[in-house]
Amino acid sequence: MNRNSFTYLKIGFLSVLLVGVIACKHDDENEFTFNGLDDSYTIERLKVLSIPTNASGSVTWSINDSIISQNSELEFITPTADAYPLTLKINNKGNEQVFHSKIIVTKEKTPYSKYISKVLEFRPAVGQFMNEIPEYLPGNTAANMLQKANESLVGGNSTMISLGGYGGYVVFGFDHTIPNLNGRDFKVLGNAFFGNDAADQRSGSCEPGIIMVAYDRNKNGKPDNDEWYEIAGSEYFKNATVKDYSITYHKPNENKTPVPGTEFWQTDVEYIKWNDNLGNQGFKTKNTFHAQSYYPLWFTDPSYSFSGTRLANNFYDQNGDGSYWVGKSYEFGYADNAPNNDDASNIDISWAVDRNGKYVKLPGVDFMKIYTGVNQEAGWLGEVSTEVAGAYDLHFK
Ligand SMILES: [Ca+2]
Ligand SMILES: [Ca+2]
Ligand SMILES: [Ca+2]
Repeated sequence: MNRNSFTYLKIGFLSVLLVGVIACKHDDENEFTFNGLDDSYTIERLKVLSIPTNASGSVTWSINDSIISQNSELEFITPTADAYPLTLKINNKGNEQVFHSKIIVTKEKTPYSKYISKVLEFRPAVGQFMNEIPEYLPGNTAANMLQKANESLVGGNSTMISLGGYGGYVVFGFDHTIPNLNGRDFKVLGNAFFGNDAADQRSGSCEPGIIMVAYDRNKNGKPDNDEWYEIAGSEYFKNATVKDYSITYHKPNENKTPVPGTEFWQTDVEYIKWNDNLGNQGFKTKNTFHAQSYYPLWFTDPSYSFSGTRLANNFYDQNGDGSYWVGKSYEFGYADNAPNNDDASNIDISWAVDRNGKYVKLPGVDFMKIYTGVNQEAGWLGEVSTEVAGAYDLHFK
């Protein structure tokens, strides 16, 4: 066996809980009982094997002579079925213990898909494509619309759904853990393109969506609240980015008298009332190009809200006469922000941060949430709305 042919992963995750436990211990109590490794561990490829030791002192996990982790708990994932000889060294105040084992990685019994396997939630914001992509039919419920989102996004022949304006989101999962290997790990598909007449070559129809990722740490098959992390894209640390933004949309009376604007396309400039937690409020305009309701018709509540990170407006009126609006592509880390064949639509799991903006080391991700990251109306183009047309594991073979 040639060790260079191995593909394995260093996992650097030490749970917050464990840090807390160690911090509370006095030095003289700093002893542990570790009963040693099993003779071998068996795991399917692209699933995470967790081996906790609760050991203090310095811990080194190796495969042959390559160190793969120095954390108390090993989290191992690989795309390659094989047998991996495992060595664990625990050095506590100069006393070194060495344990040997083997990780047997098997190929899955039912072949995995590299694409989305399930859509768990679809909760769009208001927008000009609402009730059309996917299509709402009278009497449809939230469950019906979720089923339509599944039909659109699952598998390799996926088609597009629109998330509407700021905050609208979709949550989906995969049938395996997308491993966090070197470099970028997955792609989110959208309908972004660069404009032929855009003065800035990387501007056009770019409608950035924030990407959240979840690793199913407790392996219950669901993304739990404490398992979500935001992908810190190129704008994350900038002052123009608003954290903890929230917005509320109010259900319009579709039969009210419209208030036309000064532009020919402005059918009703007082169509859908919104307000945010920064004290801003206004109306979303109905335009002549889309006559259907812009409020999700399967929502019965008189208003609904979203919260998250809000990116600075990225659309601008290039000629100053309202004729040509273009959206600037942000550098990296967003959905529907660059063409599907552009490297900027590929995402590195290592960009994930916790709620305090600290990078976290995830072994991989099982779930993603995408939400529209901008609250802007770009003239006659309408609101900036992220579209999602699928996603896939870039490492999968
Ligand atoms: Ca990576
Ligand atoms: Ca979970
Ligand atoms: Ca789009």
